[in-house]
Amino acid sequence: MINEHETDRDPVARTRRAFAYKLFFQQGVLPFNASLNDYFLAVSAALRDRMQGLYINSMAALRESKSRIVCYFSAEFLMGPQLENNLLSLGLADEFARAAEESGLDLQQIIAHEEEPGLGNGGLGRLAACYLDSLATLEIPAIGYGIRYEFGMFDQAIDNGWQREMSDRWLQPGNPWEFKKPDFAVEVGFGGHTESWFDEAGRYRVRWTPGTVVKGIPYDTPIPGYRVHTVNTLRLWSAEAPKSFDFADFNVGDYFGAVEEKIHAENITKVLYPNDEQFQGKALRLRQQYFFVACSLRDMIRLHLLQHPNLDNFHEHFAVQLNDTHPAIAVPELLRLLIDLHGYDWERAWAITTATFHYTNHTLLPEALEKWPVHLLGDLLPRHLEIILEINSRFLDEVQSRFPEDADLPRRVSIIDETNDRSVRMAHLACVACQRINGVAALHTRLLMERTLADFHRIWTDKLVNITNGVTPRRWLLLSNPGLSELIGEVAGTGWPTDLDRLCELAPLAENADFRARWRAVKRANKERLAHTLQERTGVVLDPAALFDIQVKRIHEYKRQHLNVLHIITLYNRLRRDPGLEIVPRAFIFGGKAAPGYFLAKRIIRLINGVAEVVNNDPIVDGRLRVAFYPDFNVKNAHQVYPAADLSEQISTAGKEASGTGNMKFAMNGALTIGTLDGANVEIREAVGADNFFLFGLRVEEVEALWAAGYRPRTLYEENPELREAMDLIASGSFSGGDRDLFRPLVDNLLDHDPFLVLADYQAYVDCQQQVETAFRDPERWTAMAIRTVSRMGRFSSDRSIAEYCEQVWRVGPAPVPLRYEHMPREGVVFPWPGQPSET
Ligand code: NBG
Repeated sequence: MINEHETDRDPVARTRRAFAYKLFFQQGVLPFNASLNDYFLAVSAALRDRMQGLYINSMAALRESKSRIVCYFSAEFLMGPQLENNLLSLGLADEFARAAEESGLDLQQIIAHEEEPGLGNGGLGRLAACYLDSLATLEIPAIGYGIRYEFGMFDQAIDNGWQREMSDRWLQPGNPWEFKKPDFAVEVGFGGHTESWFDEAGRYRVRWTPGTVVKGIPYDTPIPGYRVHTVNTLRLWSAEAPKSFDFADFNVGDYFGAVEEKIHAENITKVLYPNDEQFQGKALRLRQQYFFVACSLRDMIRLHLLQHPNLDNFHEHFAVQLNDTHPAIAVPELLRLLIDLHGYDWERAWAITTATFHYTNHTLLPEALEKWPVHLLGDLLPRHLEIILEINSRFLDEVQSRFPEDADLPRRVSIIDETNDRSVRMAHLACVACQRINGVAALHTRLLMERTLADFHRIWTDKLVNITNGVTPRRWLLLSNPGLSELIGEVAGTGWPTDLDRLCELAPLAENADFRARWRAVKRANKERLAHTLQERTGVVLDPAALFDIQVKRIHEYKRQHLNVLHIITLYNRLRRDPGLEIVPRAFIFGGKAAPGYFLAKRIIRLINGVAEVVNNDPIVDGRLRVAFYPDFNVKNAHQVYPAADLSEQISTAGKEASGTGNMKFAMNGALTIGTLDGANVEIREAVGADNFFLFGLRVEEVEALWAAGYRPRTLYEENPELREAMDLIASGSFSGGDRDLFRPLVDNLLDHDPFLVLADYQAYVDCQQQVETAFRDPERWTAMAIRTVSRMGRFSSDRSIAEYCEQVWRVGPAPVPLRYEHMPREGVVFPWPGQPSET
């Protein structure tokens, strides 16, 4: 037993006691009947308590903040597991590890038990999570606002080579990180009708009477910065019916009608839409979007009115970043609140609104752009439709008067697309109403300026800016690659995780043979770790000495996993032709989910697994090629993947990948990139140097020229024997147990359409892979290239991205949190603030 006096002096003993307390009082168990989940919840709760002092102080500072607060509006936050990250940020990893050990617990096992909140699809949601980490670390007062989906991204299993989706029950084991805040619930309306009248002052007024009302309950998750006092908040909204039964309906006997309404309300935050870059015009999705931004704006107004008598200076108090157009309905909502509820006239309300919002565009794919049918939006949000139409008519008047010579301009930039079924173009709405618009990589922003948003760029020449994405080195180096982090620390000193440019100090060590050997040992250990996991999960045995060639990301035609597969089949055919051929052994590792309704993406997964089955088992190959599909790629699994890569596949069709962030994670962890000039690859290549990057493929301009000239993929197939052989092997049913129809749609699509130019880039890709092979044969050279790569990746820290947003977009600076309140209330300590229940 640990005695009390001892615990006061000894932090490890105090932490041990906290574990025991949580286990006993919170979980209600003793070690003899505690499950792993009990231990996880107890340890997490103990850690949460340690964060609480900082959190309380941060919230108090936020409430009284004189500097601007950044509100990051995002339908997705792909946070990843929290326990280990929070230990790292708070500097408590060693203390907790020792306390666990002395208590006979395995902290790594407890950490591994955590189910991640998969509240996002991929890059966009993960970017939001990296940005929250950087905002807190840079001590910027910020709130992330989003949706608390009951079911996040589906879990993926692979059955007979096919993806099977399983519902994600992340909340089932209990979520130790969130605080429910029912006191700050708000009500949100839907449907109904509007009425207008003229008030005493003769002003035009509108009243919206919604048909139904839903209650939004906030759940707060603390986001601690790395080794600072700031703990920001991620506030996610959950929908509930305002009352559990409608007694009026109940009394007339419509029990089911009453319950149905409750279910209808709660459905809003039930499930995340699993589509990545594919707009699906579902009413429920629009309800989700409106629901969370309406809740969030109401919450911000509440906070604002704690400090100010009115909303005149709302935009000085808050900067809102719209993460893509998913939250763009916030624009008419803020106007509505200002005009209809707070009595502002249009001009004033418009000035406040346009000074508040900023918009990040994340894609150039036309099929991803949100366009809500006017009738759908009008049914669900009648007042908002009126406001959107008013914004549009004022905007089009301005356009006409400023650009009278361009008669077609109003049609092109109109918020309303008048073709066929009229629809609201959310990107246009965001462009018109936001102060700044940003693209997520230099090339992407240039393409926005020159194409997708060219008209807007002409109308407002300084609205569009570029802010290249970044990733947090805390999670993606310190946490996931401790071995490499230690090496880096030896060279670059202790401050590098918050000053990633210091990685440049590694550069001279590329010439140092001892250092290279140590670097290789780290990589080797990481590869062994991944090989072990993959064997466990897939049965595929990988040789850690092989070249680990990895492509992990959502499965999408534009990302061209099938180009990668064609290369594998090409190597396979070469070995079949000449079994004695000298090749570098390679392990091809794939991971990623396909949208459940994306037919071709699902066939691509089936193809990868079909090729794996054949190649892994063909004696001719003799282990020289191995293919593995890592099921259920998510943040947690990713921790092991990036550090283990030798080669990072970033092979999208030029002009299609807005930025990519996986490309940054791989390169930071010492993988070399094979890639096209697309998204942030362009900047990565500039940073690491052309000599350390395997470039191939058509450039954006060449892609366009090819389409203009008339692209005939079938001719390429006919004229390139190796390509033909690879395609024919797929068509022959060799990878589908003899079934010639299974991959027919994939093959026909490539031969007849090939919308993403897979065949056009095939030969260049295969040739470039040959250069990769040559380079890998010389381990000293390869390692030197890897070290140089890492040494130049500092720029891709999300701290740099956030610093740019602060300066160019939000105009905010750090506001360190003063520790004014008792850090850790102890028994007998009297709270130093007045004991009245208050507003926040
Ligand atoms: C994705 C892009 C990626 C980019 C992330 C984050 C969407 C709509 N876009 O290239 O495809 O890295 O956003 O910006 O998910």
